[in-house]
Amino acid sequence: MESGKIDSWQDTYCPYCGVGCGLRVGIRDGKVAKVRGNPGHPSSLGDLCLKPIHLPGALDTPDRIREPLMRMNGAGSDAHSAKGSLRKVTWDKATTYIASNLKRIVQRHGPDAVAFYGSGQFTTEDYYVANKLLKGFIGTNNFDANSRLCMASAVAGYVSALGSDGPPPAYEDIDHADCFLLIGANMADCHPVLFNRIKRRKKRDPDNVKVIVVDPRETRTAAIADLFLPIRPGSDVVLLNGMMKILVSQGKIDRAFIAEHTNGFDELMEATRQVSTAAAAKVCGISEGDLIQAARRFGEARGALSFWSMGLNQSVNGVAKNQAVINLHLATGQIGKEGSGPFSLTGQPNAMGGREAGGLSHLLPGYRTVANADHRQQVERVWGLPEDSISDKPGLAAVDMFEAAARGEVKAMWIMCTNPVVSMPNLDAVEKAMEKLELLVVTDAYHPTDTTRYAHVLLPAAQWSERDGVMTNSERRITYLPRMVDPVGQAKPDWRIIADVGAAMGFSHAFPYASSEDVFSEFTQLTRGRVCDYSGVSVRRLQAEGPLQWPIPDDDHPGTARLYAGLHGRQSLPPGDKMEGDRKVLPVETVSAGREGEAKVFATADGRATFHTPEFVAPAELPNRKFPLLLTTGRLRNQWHTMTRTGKSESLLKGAREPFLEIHPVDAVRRQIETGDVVEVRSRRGKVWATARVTESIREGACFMPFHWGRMAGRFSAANNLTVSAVDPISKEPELKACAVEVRLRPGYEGVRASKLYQRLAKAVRG
Ligand SMILES: Nc1nc2c(c(=O)[nH]1)N[C@H]1C(S)=C(S)[C@@H](COP(=O)(O)OP(=O)(O)OC[C@H]3O[C@@H](n4cnc5c(=O)[nH]c(N)nc54)[C@H](O)[C@@H]3O)O[C@H]1N2
Ligand SMILES: Nc1nc2c(c(=O)[nH]1)N[C@H]1C(S)=C(S)[C@@H](COP(=O)(O)OP(=O)(O)OC[C@H]3O[C@@H](n4cnc5c(=O)[nH]c(N)nc54)[C@H](O)[C@@H]3O)O[C@H]1N2
Ligand code: SF4
Ligand SMILES: [Mo]
Repeated sequence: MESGKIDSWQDTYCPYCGVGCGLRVGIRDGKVAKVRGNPGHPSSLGDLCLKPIHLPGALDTPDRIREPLMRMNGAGSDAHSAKGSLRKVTWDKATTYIASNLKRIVQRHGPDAVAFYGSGQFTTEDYYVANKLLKGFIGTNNFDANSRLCMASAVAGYVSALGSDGPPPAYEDIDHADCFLLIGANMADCHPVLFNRIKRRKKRDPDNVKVIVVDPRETRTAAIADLFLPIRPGSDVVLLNGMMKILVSQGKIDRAFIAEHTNGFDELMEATRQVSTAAAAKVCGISEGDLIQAARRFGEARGALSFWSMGLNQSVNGVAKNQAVINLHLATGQIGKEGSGPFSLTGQPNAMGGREAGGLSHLLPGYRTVANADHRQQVERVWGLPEDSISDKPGLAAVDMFEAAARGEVKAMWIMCTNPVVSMPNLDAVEKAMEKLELLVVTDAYHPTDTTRYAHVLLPAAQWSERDGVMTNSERRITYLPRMVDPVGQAKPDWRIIADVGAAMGFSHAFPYASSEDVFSEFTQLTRGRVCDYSGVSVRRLQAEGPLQWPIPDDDHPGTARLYAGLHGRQSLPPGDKMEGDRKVLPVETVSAGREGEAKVFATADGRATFHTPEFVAPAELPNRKFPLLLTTGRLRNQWHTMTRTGKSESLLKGAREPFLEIHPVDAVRRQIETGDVVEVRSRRGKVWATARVTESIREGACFMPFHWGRMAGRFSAANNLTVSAVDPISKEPELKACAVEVRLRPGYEGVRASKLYQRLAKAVRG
């Protein structure tokens, strides 16, 4: 792979995390041969992490799906059967089959018997076309995505507090902040390029830049912390409300900002009056002194920048956790100005674009909602639909969608670009759904995966590098991804597959697109006048000018670094070139989001943001005698989710080849467990076998497992055998970060070292 001359280099975007780094890709003999950082991309300035470097070996592999496949009853039969074997069919056959069966199911059971489950790894065009088919033409809002497991609590947090979704800060704020609150985010492993930027900032001014890390595990992120708070899982709201109380009592709040730009502060004060900081610290399992330190550092900052991710979002208390962070920023006026702001980190490369395109079951394109009659009408007009075509009832959210399928209410499901039989909570319930469905269509790049194994119709997706499209990263920056090589076999882009099925269902007039560019320009119309306005962007412009940050309301608008900059009555950053080390950062201009209406600085009716009074709700499942430990789950630096690509690289697998469990020495000794032992982890829902890693980096009473392995790696390899499907009542995001478990040596394997066992297994496999 490494040898030989590169024929050409092309600029694109990383298909992994939401940092959204620019990549420079070397093509040789029509294949992706080399990946480097792209110094011209303003979000990453040439930096990148290990994962994309190993893409070349993972793209054109023997397990790629090369043509449409259908599970058929036997020779001559025209219907599918769950038990039949997968056979090659033509695109035409697969498309007509799906279309006629969807139509039949809609006629017999109504449109809500159909559901679609998509992905934050979709391009914006994929999202838009899927949404249009389901919500506009099939007539159901049952279009949800894996972002429900990821960003839904952040969306609800922003909308409820600021009036609209959309992270206010930009990455360049890292270079100006002097206090970082990293809470429920392991940035060193999961957003490494941004973490590097924070590290550089800290190194440049070590005495004045303070980093606070809040996580029940002492992750690699905590290594740069001035203050590390290993709180009890789930207790964030108590911590943040405690910090708020201290900020107020120390007079570290911005009274003028609160008076001018917010509502609800008095109610919040009323509620925090009852908070005792000593009691709060106790609930969180930290010292009161540390709690006071955290508040003081935040309150004294010139620029306070908070980053958070799944440690806050994936919780039954997820929306309140988001609101509690935003409260700190509203109370101190730390929003809309250089080096400050509440910055929710997006997980997937285009979870942001998904939100813009309305890719959750309660949303419509352009940050609109299905519940809002004006919004429905605006979308109906662009889609050429009569009034009242779009249902006002929010569709099923991910967990509900699979539960409805298990009950037989959802009869047909189309799963695209996600692997729920690994990534959803409580996999037994998900498998039940898979087995019950009358029609299951799966579109993926690879087969088998834990999910494709259940497909009745399996469609080959052209993946990253083989198709073009647009994605938005965490800082609202939009990048065009070119098609650099031919798709393998007969694989097609996801949006094209959906549009073809739409046409075959009789809606060809609504899906006339010749290219993804056509889709994109239809979509951007629907952003006009919205907070996420990028009606001034076209594919051509992105190709010519490179990545741009929204809002970009007209053709010559340069883009916007920071939202809500008008609150402080000044432009925060002078337009023009900026330097980051010896690299030139492209010029950006800060434009106030309030420029459309004087008073309406925030996108609320009266232009004011809202202080909510976040109430602490404990995890749905608390430890008890039978299940005395709290399990939390998450990610490893060198693996991406269900490992369909990163799992193919020898070097990325190094150091973590099999499922493992991190457990505190005190909990381990009690159970006579040592590092390397094979243990069994049980919850009320299932069990897992894993290798023990005894470590003080996790809190006593808690334990941790990565969720990358699914049941294909062994029925008892998946962390989600254990997790609970409890959800936040507002965001419907499941609590993937906490469930009660018990751990013991695996019966029959006492004294067996996992490493030996796995060596033996590996040998047996090799023969
Ligand atoms: N290497 C790698 N990077 C990735 C991904 C990947 O698969 N691999 N996936 C991407 C995606 S889609 C996402 S969503 C992001 C996720 O990025 P992160 O959210 O940073 O990653 P996680 O490991 O899921 O969880 C983060 C941390 O939350 C902590 N935590 C657990 N419970 C609590 C709690 O109650 N309170 C607090 N404060 N912390 C808690 C965990 O110990 C963990 O260290 O990563 C993205 N980047
Ligand atoms: N226990 C636990 N569970 C979790 C989490 C956790 O922290 N703990 N985190 C949750 C979060 S935040 C997330 S985002 C999810 C992620 O979970 P998933 O979305 O299920 O994980 P991926 O492996 O990214 O799945 C993407 C699938 O799409 C395929 N694919 C790749 N490119 C393309 C393409 O261009 N088109 C199509 N059609 N397919 C393609 C890949 O082969 C793969 O099968 O996991 C969630 N589950
Ligand atoms: S930090 Fe994220 S976007 Fe950047 S190279 Fe790594 S995985 Fe890709
Ligand atoms: Mo995610």
